[in-house]
Amino acid sequence: MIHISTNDTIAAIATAPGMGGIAVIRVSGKDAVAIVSTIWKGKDLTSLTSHTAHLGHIVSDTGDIIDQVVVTLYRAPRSFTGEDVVEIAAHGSTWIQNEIINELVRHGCRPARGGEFSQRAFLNGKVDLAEAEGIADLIASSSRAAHRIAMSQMKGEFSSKLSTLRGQLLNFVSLLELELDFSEEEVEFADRSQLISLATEIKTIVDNLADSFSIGASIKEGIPIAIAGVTNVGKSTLLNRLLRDDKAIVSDVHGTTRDFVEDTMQINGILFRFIDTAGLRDTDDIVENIGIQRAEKKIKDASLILWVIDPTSDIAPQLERLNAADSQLSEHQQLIVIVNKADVDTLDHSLLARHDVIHLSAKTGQGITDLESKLTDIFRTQTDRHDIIVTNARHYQALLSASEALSRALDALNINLPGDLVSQDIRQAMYHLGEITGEISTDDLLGNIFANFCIGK
Ligand SMILES: Nc1nc2c(ncn2[C@@H]2O[C@H](COP(=O)(O)OP(=O)(O)OP(=O)(O)O)[C@@H](O)[C@H]2O)c(=O)[nH]1
Ligand SMILES: [Mg+2]
Repeated sequence: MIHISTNDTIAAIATAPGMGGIAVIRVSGKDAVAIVSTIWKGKDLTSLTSHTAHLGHIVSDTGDIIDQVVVTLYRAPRSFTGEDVVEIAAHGSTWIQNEIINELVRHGCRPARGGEFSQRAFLNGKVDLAEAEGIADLIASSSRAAHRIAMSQMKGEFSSKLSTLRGQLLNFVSLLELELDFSEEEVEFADRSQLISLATEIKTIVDNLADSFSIGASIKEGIPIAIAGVTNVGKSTLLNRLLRDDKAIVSDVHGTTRDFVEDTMQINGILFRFIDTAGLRDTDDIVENIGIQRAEKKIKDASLILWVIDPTSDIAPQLERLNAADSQLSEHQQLIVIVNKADVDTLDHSLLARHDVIHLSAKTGQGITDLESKLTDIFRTQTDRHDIIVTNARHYQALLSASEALSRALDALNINLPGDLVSQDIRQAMYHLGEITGEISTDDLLGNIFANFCIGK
């Protein structure tokens, strides 16, 4: 178990590792000001007020100047961690950064562990767990969509929704538990049908939050888009065009792509993960068949499939494969038919009337922007459907557990089980919602969560 101690004063480099224009070293804890003062030459830090910045020098014990720096002072509790915090903005040489850390440690600081500043902020009630995790996601966000979700979580929108739900559940159990006190008299304070509709309503909200996870996770990692079709239709050419890179080998040999090839690309603020797959055909080649199995798995896991057709080659077997794939789509998947090679196309397009079709030339780039706008339109409406999107697997698990507990409570209400049994399940649901924000937490859980944060955060 990781022991959480907040007695020490901790220090870490808060900026990215390596050389930079400037580097920021963060110090937090009750002795932060005193310790920095021992290596500081400038105004007397102990007499300065919170939220002020000061130019001065960091000096070694022998009096040598290590660097000219700006020190910013935050007094408890008005700081990120809720403790006294001093931030030293130094020149970004790795030698200077390390020297300052060494001096701080020599004078009583302990090097901070990953996420320890955020952990202190949590323990001091400055942020709840979901908000702290939002900060980590914000730092890691690599697209506008991921940024928007992380920002909303960091600002506590998710937390306040959860606290409303917990409040409603608490009213609910209070009513049930009041009944227990009067059990002799057989009174029913809580009208069963009203309780059932309230529990159903809350469960719907919890389920919607849980449902948003699949879109949330793909926004973080890139929405998976499989590029599929028979051999030699131009799938790899399309991948390269979308990625603006020569990522996959292109040739007029059928069966060029064996293993899948993938990479992410941001289009209009949304991160997509395009996956080029092996062309589908019947073959005796063992390796190619393994590739085809992998292709089928990628198609199954994709949010959307770009099914590429080559209008210049035999269309009947292509349509056969397309219809087979189309009939195997899950309700969460979409398929767009890409009629490629528009530069040399002579196909009778009425053959594809049933499908959502885009004509383009992967080779010349003609029609690519239509495809890109179509993709962003589809996924923008998906993200807009949810006002809050869950991106964290831990939150998702807790929501599922809360939903299960609510199902049990509803079952119990429906068959008129005694109130104390219902209230147990409702309390269980509250417990799981509380896990998300950290109202319910253990040292182990906290240690696990914060250990994944970067050092200095
Ligand atoms: N004229 C024309 N040729 C294209 C176009 N797109 C691809 N090609 C050509 O079609 C051939 C096959 O392209 P690939 O991208 O390797 O096709 P693939 O679907 O990945 O093929 P496999 O990996 O074998 O399944 C190459 O000779 C490409 O140059 C296009 O838009 N127009
Ligand atoms: Mg290929």
